Amino acid sequence: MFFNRSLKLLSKVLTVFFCFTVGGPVEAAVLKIQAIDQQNKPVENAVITATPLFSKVEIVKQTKIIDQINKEYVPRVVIISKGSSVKFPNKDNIRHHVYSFSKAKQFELPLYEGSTAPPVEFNSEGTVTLGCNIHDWMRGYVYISETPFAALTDKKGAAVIQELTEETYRVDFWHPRLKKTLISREIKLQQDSIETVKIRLQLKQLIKKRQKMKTRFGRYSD
Ligand SMILES: [Cu+2]
Repeated sequence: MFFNRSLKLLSKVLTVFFCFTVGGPVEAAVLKIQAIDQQNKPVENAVITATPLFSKVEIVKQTKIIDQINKEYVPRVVIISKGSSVKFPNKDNIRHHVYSFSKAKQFELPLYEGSTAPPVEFNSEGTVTLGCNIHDWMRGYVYISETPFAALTDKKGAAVIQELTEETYRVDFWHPRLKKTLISREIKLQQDSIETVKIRLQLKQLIKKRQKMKTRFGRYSD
């Protein structure tokens, strides 16, 4: 009886030891992502995040900028860590009215010009869709990440995340036109290695119409 219990205890201790040894820090690895769509075309502006499964990450708050240039949000997608802020300067010589009705953050910056709008703080993880009350086609996105290991894909659909020192990560993939809300994969990284992950994202068709400026206010439809 006692022997059996001791054996069980020993096996638990060994399991914990094994997990800590194997799941512990490794030398920094690099994760390279190649994102393509259903037609094998590279996908730009996909958000890739890597969250270590067995350790906590340190989040550094930042302030990032999303300009309004020629009646578009520039850049279109911005990744920030939780608790960070975004400034929305307006570089056009007309007024914009920035708003979001997304679950992660609801706010509006009523009609303004220049850099008069105060920075907006984002304290919940998730995605925020930005609209403009005057220009219906204007869309921007803020991705609030729980991990600092995050990157946006470029025109070639490529993104690189460096300094990954843990062995096991959950990698999340998101894009404004993704058919699912989020795609997640678990990956294991070898010490000092460069891992390449190719991901195919099923995207909704791009429908984007620029229209003449609306004179009617009060429209908040997405
Ligand atoms: Cu506008």
